[in-house]
Amino acid sequence: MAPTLALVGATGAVGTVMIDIINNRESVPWGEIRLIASPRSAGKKITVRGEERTVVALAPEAFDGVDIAMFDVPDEVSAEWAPVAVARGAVAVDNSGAFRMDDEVPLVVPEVNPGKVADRPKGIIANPNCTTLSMMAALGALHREFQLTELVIASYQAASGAGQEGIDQLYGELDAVAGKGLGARAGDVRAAVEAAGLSLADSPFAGTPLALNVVPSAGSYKGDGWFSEELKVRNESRKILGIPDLKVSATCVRVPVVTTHSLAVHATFAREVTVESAHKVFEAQQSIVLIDEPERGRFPTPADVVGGDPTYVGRVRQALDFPNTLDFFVCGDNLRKGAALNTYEVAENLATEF
Ligand code: 2RA
Repeated sequence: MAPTLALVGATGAVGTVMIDIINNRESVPWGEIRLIASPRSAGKKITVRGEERTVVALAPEAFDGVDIAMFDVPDEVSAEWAPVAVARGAVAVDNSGAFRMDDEVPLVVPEVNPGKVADRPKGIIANPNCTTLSMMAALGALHREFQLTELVIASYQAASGAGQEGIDQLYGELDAVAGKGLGARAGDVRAAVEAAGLSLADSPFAGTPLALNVVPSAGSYKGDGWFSEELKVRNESRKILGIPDLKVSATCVRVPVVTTHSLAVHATFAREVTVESAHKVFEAQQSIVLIDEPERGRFPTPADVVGGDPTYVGRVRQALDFPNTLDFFVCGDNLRKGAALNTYEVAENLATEF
């Protein structure tokens, strides 16, 4: 019988993208598709593959008969409810941070380590953070050929990484500063944002305006100078690539982009690597789009690729002063491959088990 799929967090920002992905798949392997959300959203009607479905409230019995449950909810909700889904017989594919670094939970990117789904003693499979995911298809492909040894990245993260609240804050700030000729005097952007009645203290961007600005703070502060997003890049890259001692250093920065994270990647390999051989690797991977004609102004940017499923790669260079090292730029839609799409691809691969 075709497996039953549940989507927990069906009405959230990532859940909405997930439904769009399900609706636009040529075919799906599911029998029933059950939409689950907080009691506040229960009763809402959502059309999935042409059929109107009613969102049901998160409760233990909501998982009865479910084979695969995808979770797109905050960490504490996943921590509590993914084990409930498993106890009721489902495999949980979780997009929160609750289980990513748990040794008994695989952290899976289908292009990189698909076999890890079978190794799930807790019945839970984790989806990486969107910052790591935005570069992982590209890094995994290069690692297979050239063996990655060191990774240094700077991220340029979109406002939607902080959810709908982040999107609303950025749009509000852009309205507050537009057409005023601001940005040439220290504090003028901040003053305009505050004068428009927007609270920077409550902003998800570290009390700092994001409009006409960049903010070197993403996630929560973890001590010794590091923010959580930077530590996630390090820990998750090591786990996904299966290189526990990979040398990693990350600087994560929020930029005034609505959706699509970008990263400048400086990657060193054990084997010799050239731009030409890297291009071949990228071109051979279906989920990567290479846009690398800098002399014609052709490289990926968030504004040009947002809404797309692939990882977009460009600006591939051999680092001038570092042997066996490539510099390149990647863009990935943080709500699609960075969250909903990767979770869905894992669930889709699992469906063959039923
Ligand atoms: C962010 N990576 O961009 C996070 C979202 N999971 O804030």
